[in-house]
Amino acid sequence: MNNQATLVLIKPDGLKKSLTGNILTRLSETKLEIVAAKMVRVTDELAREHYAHLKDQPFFEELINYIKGDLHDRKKAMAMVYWGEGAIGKVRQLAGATNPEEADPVSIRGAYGRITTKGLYENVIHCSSNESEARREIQLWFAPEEIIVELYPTKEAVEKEVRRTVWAK
Ligand code: IDP
Ligand code: MG
Repeated sequence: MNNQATLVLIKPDGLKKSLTGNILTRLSETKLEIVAAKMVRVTDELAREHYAHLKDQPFFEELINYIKGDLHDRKKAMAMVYWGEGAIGKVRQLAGATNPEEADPVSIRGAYGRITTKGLYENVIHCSSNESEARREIQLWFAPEEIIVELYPTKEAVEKEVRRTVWAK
């Protein structure tokens, strides 16, 4: 058994187009387990770190605006970790090719993606493409306690004077 974890993001266009339920239904065909899920306000820092490998691409700044939600006036993305046998390949297969015009029309990106007039691929979801990328991305988007299985080694850390917002009551 080669259990893998993969990061899945429903990007702001997917949320704006009300595709969340549809995408989750498609992904459930894989029989993989969701082991973490949350809505995220994507900061500039998180966006740039997530797409650091593309920083020299001409579409980089537009891509940062896209993942932050600036193109869809809703500043959020849904982040999940899917886990199970061959998770990375199974999710990539259902997602389809990066370019929505080239993606299989029955894939998620083929069915719902588009290319903007500025040439950016708005392709509805993100999914990790290999195990090292998955590990880097999952550790970027999630803290260990947000994931219900132990995916990677952890260590105890004592944090002094961490300022957090807590419930007033
Ligand atoms: P992936 O999302 O299929 O793994 P990456 O190469 O990691 O593809 O690119 C990240 C994102 O950047 C893509 O999902 C897409 O939104 C955008 N992108 C990638 N390549 C291009 C391109 O050539 N033109 C426009 N947008 C692109
Ligand atoms: Mg990628």
